[in-house]
Amino acid sequence: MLRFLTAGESHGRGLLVIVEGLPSGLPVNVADIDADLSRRQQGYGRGGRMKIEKDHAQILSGVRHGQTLGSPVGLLIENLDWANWQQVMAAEPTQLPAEARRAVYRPRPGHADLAGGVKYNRDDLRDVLERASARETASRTAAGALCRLLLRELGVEVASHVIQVGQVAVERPLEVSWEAIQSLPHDSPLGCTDPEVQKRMMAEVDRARAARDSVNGAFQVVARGVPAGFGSHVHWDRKLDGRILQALGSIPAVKAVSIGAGVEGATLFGSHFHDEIFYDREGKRFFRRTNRAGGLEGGITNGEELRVTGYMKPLSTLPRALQSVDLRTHEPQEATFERTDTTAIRAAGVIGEAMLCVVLAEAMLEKLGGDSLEEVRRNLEGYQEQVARY
Ligand code: EPS
Repeated sequence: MLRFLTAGESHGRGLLVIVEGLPSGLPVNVADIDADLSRRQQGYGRGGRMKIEKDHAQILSGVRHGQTLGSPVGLLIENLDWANWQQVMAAEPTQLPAEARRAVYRPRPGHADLAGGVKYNRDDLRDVLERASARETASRTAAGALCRLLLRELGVEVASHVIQVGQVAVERPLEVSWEAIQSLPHDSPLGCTDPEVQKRMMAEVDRARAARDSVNGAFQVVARGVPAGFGSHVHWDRKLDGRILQALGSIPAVKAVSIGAGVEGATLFGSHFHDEIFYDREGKRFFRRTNRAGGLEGGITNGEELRVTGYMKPLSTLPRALQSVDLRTHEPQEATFERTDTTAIRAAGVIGEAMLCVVLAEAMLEKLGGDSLEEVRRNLEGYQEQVARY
């Protein structure tokens, strides 16, 4: 069973990741993890923090001479900003006054501040927001990068593109080709495949920034090369669509996730939605000419591309602060503001890729089993031979 755990606060010493259950013999190069970490930091509309951080994964365990050992892979990503927060975030007891501790008493609407403060019974909301910060997604990106290495060995590739920013949207995003998405440059401003639409998206970000506001949108994650038959129809918690929806829905600020033409499907007749089935005798495979199902039927992959869309609400830290209440006095006050990004939609797509990589790697290992990469590969080949005979 593949699983991963993360720990770390946004301005603490660093972020910890443990990925357990990867097979042995998987080639791992830190540069591959760092490439995803760097992509997550890019994007038009990000704020001052990303100028401070230069995320790099240090491998603490589980890899020797460039290959996994089958033991848990431990990673550390240091927070460079920690240098400026050592006293504020110290583990030791402190006598510092509230201001020097940078205590937060005015919760931001839409952030975890108030809900977390109530639940964990903390007076200083920094105790909540430090962990609720999207900084945590660097850990997920690193875990996803390891899973991506495994998927690549098994012939599966994952990429993402941004399909909406505020009022500006790509038309027919399901029809944007894999080649266009996969060849987006590392430093693409907003990860949109259409340069004209991307320009308008950037103008939308400028408009939000000028109004001291925030804006997000939607990203689509695509997986190519996933064989048919991963996930299961037999029980609710084994359905792969449900597991993907959970994984992407857990990304900060993501408020909705859809598979294929899921949302549009609610408006269509069945004959206009379902993807008709064909058989390719030479390739010995079933196929569809459309993919409104987004690669999943009955909670099982059907061999087509997986297409999943995440919808992200605007970031909740606003330079133009919204109305809130001071926890000490219960009097009306404006919410706290330190600094923020205007948009993080490109980063969200990269995090979406990471989460899809984790779920797919988990589903593939579950079905195929194997303690070494060689064994997993052999099991995949055996399964593929069986599918070709069907
Ligand atoms: C975040 C606020 C900003 C973002 C941060 C998420 O950080 P800071 O408060 O240090 O300016 O940059 O995102 C990251 C640090 C990151 O790595 O993505 C928040 O309040 O959630």
